[in-house]
Amino acid sequence: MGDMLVSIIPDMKRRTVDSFVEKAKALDNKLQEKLVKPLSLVTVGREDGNAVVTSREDISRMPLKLLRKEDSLCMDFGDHHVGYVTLKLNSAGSPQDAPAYLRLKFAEIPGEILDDSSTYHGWISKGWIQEEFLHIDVLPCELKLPRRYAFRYLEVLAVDTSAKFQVVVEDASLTAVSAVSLDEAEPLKNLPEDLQRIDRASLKTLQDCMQHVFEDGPKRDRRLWIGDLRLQAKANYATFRNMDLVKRCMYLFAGLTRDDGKIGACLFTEPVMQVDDTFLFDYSLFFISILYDYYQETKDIDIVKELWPAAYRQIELALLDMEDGVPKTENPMMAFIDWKDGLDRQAAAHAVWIYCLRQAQSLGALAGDNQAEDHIKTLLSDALKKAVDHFWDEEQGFFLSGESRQISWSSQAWMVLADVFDKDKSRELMLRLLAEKPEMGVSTPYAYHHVIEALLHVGEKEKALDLMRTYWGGMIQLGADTFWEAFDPEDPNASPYGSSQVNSFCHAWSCTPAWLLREYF
Ligand code: RAM
Repeated sequence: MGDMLVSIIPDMKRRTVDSFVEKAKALDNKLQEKLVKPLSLVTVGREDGNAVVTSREDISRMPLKLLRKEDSLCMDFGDHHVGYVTLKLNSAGSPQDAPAYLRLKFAEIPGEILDDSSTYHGWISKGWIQEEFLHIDVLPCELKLPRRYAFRYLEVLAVDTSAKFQVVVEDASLTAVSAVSLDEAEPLKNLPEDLQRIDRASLKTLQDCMQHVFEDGPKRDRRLWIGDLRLQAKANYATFRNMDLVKRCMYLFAGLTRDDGKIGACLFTEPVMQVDDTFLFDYSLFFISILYDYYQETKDIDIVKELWPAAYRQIELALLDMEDGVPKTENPMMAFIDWKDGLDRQAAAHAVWIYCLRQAQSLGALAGDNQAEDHIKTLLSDALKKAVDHFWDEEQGFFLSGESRQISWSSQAWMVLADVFDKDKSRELMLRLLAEKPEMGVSTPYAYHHVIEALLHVGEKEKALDLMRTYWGGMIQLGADTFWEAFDPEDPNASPYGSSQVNSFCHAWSCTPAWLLREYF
């Protein structure tokens, strides 16, 4: 089993700042709804080991399909959507003399139709698999499913009927929901076809994750994670520009904290609003970054002044997780950075510290907090010195992390983004990274994003684009409509959770090409 996020403070005390929570509630706008019908009936099979649609029939020209015991049909709704499903079901044949026993499978990608949930033994809940077993006592009926699903394909299997009657799926429809509509973002037209496809899937990913909060993934975990929020907000500025949603999420994080003011890695809005009991060094610090980016976009000085104390508190609290000026190492998951198994996170966490200190320094000045600004200045110069003295190895030409002195892609990318060296030296480092390809790579689009952003940061546009084309383009080649939580081109079944059945295939942190393509190309 790989690295896991587990709560270590079950009795944690929480603090609520009512005024912030009230402001967040006032910013909870109504979602946009769109009625979507299935376009075709498909069959899914395997070609060269990959799950793909192997045949397709236009649904409008189909005679109604009768489902006997063990028969199934699979509807394709034409694109990835998030929403609520209604099925109109009927019976045919003799009177219905037994319950219709059905299994419904909702799939973001074709592979989920072929998955067998009875084989799931991962370390997070099986409840995330979008599958329902239902008994329908009386047909005909209109079945309104209470859950919200994220999917493109819906399979209906008659687990059992009886020898005397069959089930008929007469109609299916979906009310798709999102805070934004795709028409609100201008697609990129002056780019090669493959990049336009990457852009389109990025926009769709972001749209489907924009609900009452910026969710990490509408299939799983369906909640607000701050590391995802940081990237979503940046992509949103370049595309949909829904400022209210970002503002709402910032108020939620600032308003729902641990009792000492520590901002959580994620929070829940139902059944009550509360911060989760998972805390991550990098994720708490990213509150600073999100506020900084929001100010760059809006020049809203009032919110900077209002939320600055919450942001500064993250610096004070981060110091408790540091020893001799560098992040402590006893908990290997103290910072997130990436899901990559075996990754030593210390160097990258230190770089995130520097990255956020720089932004905090600007925010402190804007908020007129000179004392904090001075404190941050001192911390920053110490941190920069430590980055070189403690982590840099001149001989090998890489930053080394932890007691094992590990060379990873994430450590280098984050140290570059933190501007520990000047542009030229950082550029050499990134080129060395690409040439030497250290074994400790990355396993999520989240970490891949930071490698690409680091390349763009040092002016290596073509190299960044090459990586975007192979990585995000790799998902497109496998049929992605939206981008995935985890993707390893060498291993299509890779998962941080012990099984790809619970992976999310529309995951917020992978939407960043929409931002990078607009900002740099
Ligand atoms: C996963 C979620 C989320 C991420 C955290 C660290 O559970 O997918 O996106 O931010 O991990």
